[in-house]
Amino acid sequence: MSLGEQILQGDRRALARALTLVENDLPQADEVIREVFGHTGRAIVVGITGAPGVGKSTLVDRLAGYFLAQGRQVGILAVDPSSPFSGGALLGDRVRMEGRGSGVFMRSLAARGHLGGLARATPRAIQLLEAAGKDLILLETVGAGQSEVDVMGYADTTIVVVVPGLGDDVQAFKAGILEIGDVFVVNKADRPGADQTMRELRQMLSLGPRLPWQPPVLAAKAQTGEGIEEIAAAILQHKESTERNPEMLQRHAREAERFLREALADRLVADAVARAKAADKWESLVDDVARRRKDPAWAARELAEGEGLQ
Ligand SMILES: Nc1nc2c(ncn2[C@@H]2O[C@H](COP(=O)(O)OP(=O)(O)OP(=O)(O)O)[C@@H](O)[C@H]2O)c(=O)[nH]1
Ligand SMILES: [Mg+2]
Repeated sequence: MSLGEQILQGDRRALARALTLVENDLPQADEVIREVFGHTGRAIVVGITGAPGVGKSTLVDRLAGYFLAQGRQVGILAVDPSSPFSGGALLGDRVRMEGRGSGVFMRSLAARGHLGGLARATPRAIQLLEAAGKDLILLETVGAGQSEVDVMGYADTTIVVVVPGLGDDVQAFKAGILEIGDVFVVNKADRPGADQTMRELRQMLSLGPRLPWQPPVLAAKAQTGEGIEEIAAAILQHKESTERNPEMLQRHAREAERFLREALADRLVADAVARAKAADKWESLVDDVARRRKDPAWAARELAEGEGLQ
């Protein structure tokens, strides 16, 4: 049986192996994705973002438990856009989560080497989880800038988590986090100042555009599980709302074009580089750019138009 078939049968080890292929962007990853793609796009994908330590993993753990109890198959991806060294905390989370049994599959994705690696690996990892039968996927990422704004583009619903006393989070809001939130959670509501933070958030949100969906601001105590049911309800309401309102662009509509563009870019770049190399043109063009004899756009146009390649 091929790896793709094994995943479709729910083989956890096959899923783990395929996730490694995707994470490392190996050529075999393309084959597996091709095999399973027809079985993807079915899960509710929920992004959970926020500053370090606000309680994202605790919340993910609780939400996973809640949705499992509802009979769902849950996949969890912890996406680490910046630091390859925070594996310790993620591993701890993983041990906690897998204790819940085979209804949950948890995986952390680390950025490998090149920029944009996670942006490539994340949608494919989601697809693999969907192919393995997960119908609810929780995507945790640390909120620090553009990379998780990109990653959250793969979620149906994005939850932004803050803690009482906005302070440091104002930075995150500047980076566009406020715009991507579909649901806001003030976690650690057992701490003083939760009410005020909720008021401040609602105030900030009221300045935003009037959309059919107004992001709710919910309080939670993830540690004890308080507020989890309301968050789960908001996730499902948001999904219904996007389905009801054609003007709210759904994930699949946004994604399809992005996937195609990215795949096309990969393909065209690889072809152009191969052609230039075959014509012994590549090194000299790189050298021209290095010596500032040609600017990159000019050199790229030459390549794209096939100048001097015959
Ligand atoms: N007081 C209080 N502490 C909480 C609550 N929820 C989580 N915590 C604690 O906050 C700490 C950080 O929780 P995590 O769930 O690891 O936070 P995180 O956002 O995933 O952290 P990173 O992944 O490192 O960014 C842990 O010690 C949790 O036990 C809560 O509702 N109240
Ligand atoms: Mg975490």
